[in-house]
Amino acid sequence: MKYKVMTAEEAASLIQNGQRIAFSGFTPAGATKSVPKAIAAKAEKEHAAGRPFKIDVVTGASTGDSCDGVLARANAINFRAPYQSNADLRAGANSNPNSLNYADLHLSMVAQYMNYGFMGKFDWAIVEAADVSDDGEILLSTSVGIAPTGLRLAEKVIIELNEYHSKELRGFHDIYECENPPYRKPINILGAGDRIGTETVKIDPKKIVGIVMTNMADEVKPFKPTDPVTQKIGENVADFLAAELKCGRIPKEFLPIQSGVGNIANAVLGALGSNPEVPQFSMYSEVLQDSVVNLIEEGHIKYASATSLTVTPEKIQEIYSNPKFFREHIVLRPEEISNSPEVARRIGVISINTAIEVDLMGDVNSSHIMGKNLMNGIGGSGDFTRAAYISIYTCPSVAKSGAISAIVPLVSHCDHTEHSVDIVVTEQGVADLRCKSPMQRAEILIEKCAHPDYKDMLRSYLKSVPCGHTPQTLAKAFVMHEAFLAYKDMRKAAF
Ligand code: 0RQ
Repeated sequence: MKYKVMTAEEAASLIQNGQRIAFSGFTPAGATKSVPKAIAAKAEKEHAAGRPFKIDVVTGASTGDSCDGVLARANAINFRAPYQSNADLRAGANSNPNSLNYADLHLSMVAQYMNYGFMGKFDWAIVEAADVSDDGEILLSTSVGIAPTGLRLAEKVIIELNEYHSKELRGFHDIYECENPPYRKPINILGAGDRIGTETVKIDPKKIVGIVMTNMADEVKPFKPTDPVTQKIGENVADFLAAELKCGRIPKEFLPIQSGVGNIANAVLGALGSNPEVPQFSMYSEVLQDSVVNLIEEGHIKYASATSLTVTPEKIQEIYSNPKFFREHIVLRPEEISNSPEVARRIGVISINTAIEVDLMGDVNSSHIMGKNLMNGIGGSGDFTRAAYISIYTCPSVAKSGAISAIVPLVSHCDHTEHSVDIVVTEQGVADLRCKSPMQRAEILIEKCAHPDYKDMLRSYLKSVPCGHTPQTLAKAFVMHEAFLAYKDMRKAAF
């Protein structure tokens, strides 16, 4: 290899206070695992010596603890976008938001914000790869995210060459970047399996300052076993889609599915696979989790398009042991393509994402607790929701052992408005909000989705609403949230 091989500490010594870095990673998949730790150690040393040291961190989405966690704990992050799911980063963004500036962005828009110059100049791209050639051809590992854009725009590049990942990953990726307007062309994808780009990212090899050798699995945690609530939510989604298919509102060929991350998403996909009335389908999604690998093997999923293979070490080894088979079924794209609203609208994606709370009009909060504390972020949910053929939100009807209702009079933070949300599914049932007035939506949500403990309370709220087009009484809209803040239980709310 013609590049300089260096230690993570040597790489970190090159990073200066105030620099902006594009890191690879979308969820823990394909995230850098070694250089960020060394940067965090450098930050701690600099702070101990009384010198400032913070960097701007832009990635595809969340990363693993070896990136977001270590940097947050070292107080080394000035700016972070576009999504995170790390407890320490979350704590920093919530307790010290002027010091850790977190911006929650639609994932499809990150690469274009970078390209348009909205994020300023990128000093570095630090990217995990499965292979790199002497002429600057980079084979990314288990995610694409914003890595191609970061590699192209950044002044200098450090590669973490991770020997854990198989070089058989060649052929899984489809790298295509959009031109900036007014020269942008249509993204020529008509189906989830279509390929329009290259297998690798090609950059000027002179930009590659160093290679750090690693050998580490992605930090993807195994899923909690499906519980009765997530199981029921999954079955409700599958039954709803099967019924739509039966009555012809979904074509007989079925339509591509997008599904978010987490235990509910995993349970929903499992339920889709085991529902005999749901035919073989494709995924046009951002994340592929373990359940998708099983469904591909079982023949339920034909093509799975995403920007990350967020699978456990066990599953990635399964893929590496049969690369020819999986290469025919999996395509990994940059997130501006995997999450492109243009493509999602054209090919008719059915989006399934997770809500924290839903209000009586159908507005969805996916990102904040009690109106102010960040949970994770919106991720790609908005990219798909607004463009979807049918947009679905799922959540348990209650959180914190029943002390919080997910159905509330008014969301305490709004990520997706009533105009974009078609279907809400809890373990209680399915609320079909399509083409309904705000008052009709409120009644359906209470009857179909609210937990029995909260139905009467929500009905009382509705009765208290004076005339008007939407079910809102400003003075009472947050009585349930206030009851939780005062008594740790929304059931103590009185209308
Ligand atoms: O907290 O673990 O402390 O009990 O939120 O909730 O039910 O385990 O579900 O892991 O799927 O997370 C929306 C956060 C759900 C996630 C969210 C508490 C609850 C629990 C987790 P505990 P669950 P999940 C994909 C596309 C972003 C939007 C999206 C998420 C914890 O799915 O971040 O789908 N989605 N994007 O107790 C207080 C409420 C609550 C609540 C749940 N109303 N009030 N706490 N919780 N509802 C992402 C990407 O694009 C990468």
